[in-house]
Amino acid sequence: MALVGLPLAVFAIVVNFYLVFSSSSPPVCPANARHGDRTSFHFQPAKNWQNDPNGPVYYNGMYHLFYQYNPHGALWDVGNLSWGHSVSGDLVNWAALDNALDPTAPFDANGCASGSVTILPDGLPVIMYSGIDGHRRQVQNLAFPKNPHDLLLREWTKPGYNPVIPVPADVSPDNFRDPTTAWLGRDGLWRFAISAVANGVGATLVYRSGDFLRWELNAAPLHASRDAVMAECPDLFPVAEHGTGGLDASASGGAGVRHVLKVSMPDTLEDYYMVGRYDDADDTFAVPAEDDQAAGGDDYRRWRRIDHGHLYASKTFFDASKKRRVLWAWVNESDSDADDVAKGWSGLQSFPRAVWLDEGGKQLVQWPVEEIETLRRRRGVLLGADEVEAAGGLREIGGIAASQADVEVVFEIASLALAGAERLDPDRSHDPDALCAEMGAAVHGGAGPFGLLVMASGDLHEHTAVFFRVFRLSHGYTVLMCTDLTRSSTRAGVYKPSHGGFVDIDIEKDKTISLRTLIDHSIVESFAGGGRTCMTARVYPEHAATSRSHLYLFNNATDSVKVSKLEAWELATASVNVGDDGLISSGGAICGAQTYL
Ligand code: DQQ
Repeated sequence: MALVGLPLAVFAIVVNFYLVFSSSSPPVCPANARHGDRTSFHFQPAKNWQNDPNGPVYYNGMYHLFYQYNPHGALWDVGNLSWGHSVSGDLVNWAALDNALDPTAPFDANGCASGSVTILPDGLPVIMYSGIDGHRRQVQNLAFPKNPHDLLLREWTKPGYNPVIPVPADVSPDNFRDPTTAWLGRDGLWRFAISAVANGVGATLVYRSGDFLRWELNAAPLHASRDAVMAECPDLFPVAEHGTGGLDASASGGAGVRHVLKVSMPDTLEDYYMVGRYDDADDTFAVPAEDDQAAGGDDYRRWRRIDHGHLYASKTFFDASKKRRVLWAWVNESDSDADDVAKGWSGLQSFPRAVWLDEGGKQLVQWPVEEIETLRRRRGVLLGADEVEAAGGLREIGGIAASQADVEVVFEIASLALAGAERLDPDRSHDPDALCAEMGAAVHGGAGPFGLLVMASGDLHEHTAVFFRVFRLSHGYTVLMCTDLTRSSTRAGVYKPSHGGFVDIDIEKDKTISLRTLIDHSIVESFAGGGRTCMTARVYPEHAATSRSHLYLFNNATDSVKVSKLEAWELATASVNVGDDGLISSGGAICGAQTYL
C-alpha cells in the first residue's frame, strides 16, 4: 500500500481506515524476510537500522513516532542518520511515511541525531534535534511542518537560521546532544534539558527562551554527576503522587507533583531514573536526602533502572487523548552484524508502556498500553493442576501460538516456601546480573526459581527462562527477578547474558508475585510486581524456523508453587509499517506456510 503522494483528505481517511481495520486482513511477507526473528506487534520499520525513539507525540488525533533510522542499510552509520516517521491511530498498527529529516544541510550534514517534539501554544508542533554539522560539531536545530494543515506532518522544513544553539565554549563539541521536549515555566519562558560534557563533567543542562528561537543557558545544570563522563538522552517529566494518570511536561512542581529525571549511560547501554523535586525557578533537580544516601548520591549508576534487561535511550510523551504518560525505548539486537545484514534490519522499539508513580513515591510503574488487548485472540489454558510441583515441575500453557503472546501469571508463595529461602549476603545485592548468572533457572533453591519458560522447543533444548528467587535478609525477604538466556538459542554468535533485578515489593505481606511477559518471536518483555521491575531480552531460537514454540510454567524450588491467576493470550499480528514494495514484513502467522507460530 503506497501511502505517500495521495491528496491530503483522501490520505487521512485511508490511513485511519488502514490503521484501524487492516490487522484483520493478512498481508504478505517479502520473500527474503528472515521470518523467525521479525516481530509481530513490536514497532519496526520495513527494513534497515533503527535506534532511539525520537519526538513521540499525539497530534490532532494521531500518534507520531519518529526514530533514528539509517535508510541505507542494516547497520549503524552515524553519517546517514535520518528521522524515520510512522503514524498510528492506536499505538499498535503503524503506517510508514517518508523520512521527516535527512542529513542535507550544513548544520546536520553528518547526521540528524536524537531530539524531541514540542507542541507550541498555537497548536503547531516543532522538532528540536541535534545535528552533526560539517565540522562534526553537535549543534541544536529546529524543524517545522512544511504544511501546517497537513494532519500527518509528512514534510518538515529546516530553517536556514539553524543552528539555534551552537556548541558553547566550555562544552565538548562531540558531547552536546539529545534535547528533551520543552516545557513552559510559570514565568512564561520555555525550557528544555540536554546532555553535555561541560568543563569535563557529565551534566544535564537547561536552556531557557521566550520565543523558542533565542536560547540562553542556565548557569546551574539541572543535574550533574562527578561519576559519569556523559549521560545521554535525558528525559525530565512530572508524575502525579497519586493515581495512574499522566501529566503534561509543563505541569509545574507543587503539591501533588514530583518529577522524574532519566538518563541513558552509553558505556553500559543502561537507562537510569530517580524520582525527585524539580525547582521550577532555579531549574534544578534534587534527589530527596534519604534517597540520595540510599542511591549513592549523584552517581546515576546507583539510581533505579528503567529496565533491567536489554533496553536503551527511552523517551516518554504525554498522551493528551488518554491523559497518560507513555514510554518508548530502543531495543538493540543481540545477534551479529552479519546476521543483521542477512536479515536486512536491526533494532526494535519496546512495546509502548504507560508510566506512573508507585504509591510509595519512589519508583515508577510501567505497563503495556491497554491497546494491546485489541490484538488478543485465542486464550491459553494451563494444562494440569493450578500448582507447579517442586524441584522440576513443568506445566504447559496450551491452546495458543506461543511465539506471539501476552501472558500474566500470579504465583502464590506460602509461608512454608518462604521459610526455605536462602540467605543473601548484603554485599551481593549490588550485582543482580551476577546473581542470576550464578544461579540460573536450572539451579534448584529453597524459594525459587519458579517462573516461565518461553520460546521453548518441544525437547526444551532451546528455551528462555523468566523467573523469581526469594532470598532471606537479616530483616525480611527480597525477590530477585532473572531472565536466563543461556539456553535461548543454539545459533552461533548470539550474546546471551543473564539479566537480573530486584522487585521492590513486600513479599511477606503480599504472599504473591505477578509476572507479565510479552513474547514476540525475538523479544521477551517482562513486567514483575505489577510493573515495578521490567526486563527486556532478545532471543533467536533456531527451532522457530521449523517447528512451533512452547510456553511453560516451571518450578525448581523445594516446595510447590500455586498459580492463583493465569491469563495467557495469543496475539494477532499488527500492521507495522509497509515496505516500499507494498508488502508488510511482519513476523509470525502470516509469513507463509514455512513459518511456525
Ligand atoms: N544515539 C543518538 C544520539 C544519542 C544516542 C544518535 C543514544 O543522539 O545520544 O543516533 O543511542
